[in-house]
Amino acid sequence: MSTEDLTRRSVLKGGTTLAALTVLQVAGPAQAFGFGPDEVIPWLDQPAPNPIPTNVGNMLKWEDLDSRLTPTHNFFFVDHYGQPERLDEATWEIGVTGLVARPKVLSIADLKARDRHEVEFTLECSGNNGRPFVIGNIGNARWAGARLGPILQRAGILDDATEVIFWGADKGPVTVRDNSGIVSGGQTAVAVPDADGGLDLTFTEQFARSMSLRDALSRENLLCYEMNGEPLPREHGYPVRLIAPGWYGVANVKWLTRIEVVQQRFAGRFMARDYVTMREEHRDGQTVWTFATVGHNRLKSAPAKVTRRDGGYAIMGAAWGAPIAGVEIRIDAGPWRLATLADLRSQRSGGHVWAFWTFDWGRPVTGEHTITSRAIDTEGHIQPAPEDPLIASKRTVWESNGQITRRVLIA
Ligand SMILES: Nc1nc2c(c(=O)[nH]1)N[C@H]1C(S)=C(S)[C@@H](COP(=O)(O)O)O[C@H]1N2
Ligand SMILES: [Mo]
Repeated sequence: MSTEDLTRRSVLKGGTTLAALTVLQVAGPAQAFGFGPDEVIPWLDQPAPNPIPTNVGNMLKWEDLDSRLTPTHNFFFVDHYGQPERLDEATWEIGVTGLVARPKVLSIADLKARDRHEVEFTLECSGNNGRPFVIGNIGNARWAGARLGPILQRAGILDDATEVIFWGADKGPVTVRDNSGIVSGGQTAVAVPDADGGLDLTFTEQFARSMSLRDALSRENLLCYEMNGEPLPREHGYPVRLIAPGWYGVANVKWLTRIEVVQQRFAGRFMARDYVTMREEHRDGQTVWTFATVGHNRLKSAPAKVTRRDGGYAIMGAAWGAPIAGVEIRIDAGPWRLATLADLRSQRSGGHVWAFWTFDWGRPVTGEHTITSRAIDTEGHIQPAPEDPLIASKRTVWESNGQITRRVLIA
């Protein structure tokens, strides 16, 4: 597809919102991505120290970004209950249970005997950019494994099935209040201090996430046992994890041990209590709270680094979460200006792979500057500004896809 075709298509789809993108800039091979020997100017605003390094780690240092695939040893991890103790590919079992005609137990050898499929997918934790120490919970890898859909189909999905739960082997203690410990005051639930301890319920919950049967059957979902051509490392879910391209990190269940087909919504911790986006909206003079479980990736971009070569400066960054049509940059309070996309892979992959972009900054005046980026997808949607109601009404850290501003000092 030529650049012009693509631009016309984008503009048609996006209507007037894409007016600014009349000339889609895409770098040719000669401008292939990479800054080689250039000097990187570190951002003035560095993330806060990580207070929970055993749960979250290896976060991307944006200034280091220099390859589309994130090296496996630099790929962030999020482990809510730590890693399971016994991880052995030879004895691992994945149960396919619930509303299926032929329940099954699969070994890793069974998975590897099936056709191997590969997908490149940029995985982002939905908590990324939700707190000052979390700005690098993102990475891009080639994931390989067996397709989930045919495995489910062959088990014989029964008619009343609507939902599929993916269980990890990791677990931990969770305390919830018994209903009698909560009084409901209009839209706001208030927990009553629990003086005698009688009303809390503590139990051991296994990590689990679910999706609708229809979403689970998506062609792209993999029971994944390889990352970047190597066996999955422990911290990324060895020996097998779900890879659900287009979904936030939390849906990509690691150390997968059971796939359960059910006929009801699943309301486990990571569907209904954690990873729930809450918004305080104002409608017709009323305050209305909304609650939504974290799901698909959202349109987003970030400036990665400023570099200098021979006194000239450039800005580079990434955009993801949807098929990217363009990225615009704002320096200080200036106008939005178009950056150059390094390639169109993100469009070809349905938006599952991040797009890198560059912007020639020339010779800026010395002093401190701010740099903001905003991504535009092929449907004409623009990454929201911080004051957009979608972002401004949000009261939880999840799905923080608002425009990101970084600060840099030009000496
Ligand atoms: N079993 C299990 N799967 C899990 C998690 C977990 O704690 N346990 N964390 C989830 C979250 S919140 C994220 S962001 C991704 C991170 O994947 P990674 O650690 O391979 O980067 O894994 C998801 N899958
Ligand atoms: Mo996450």
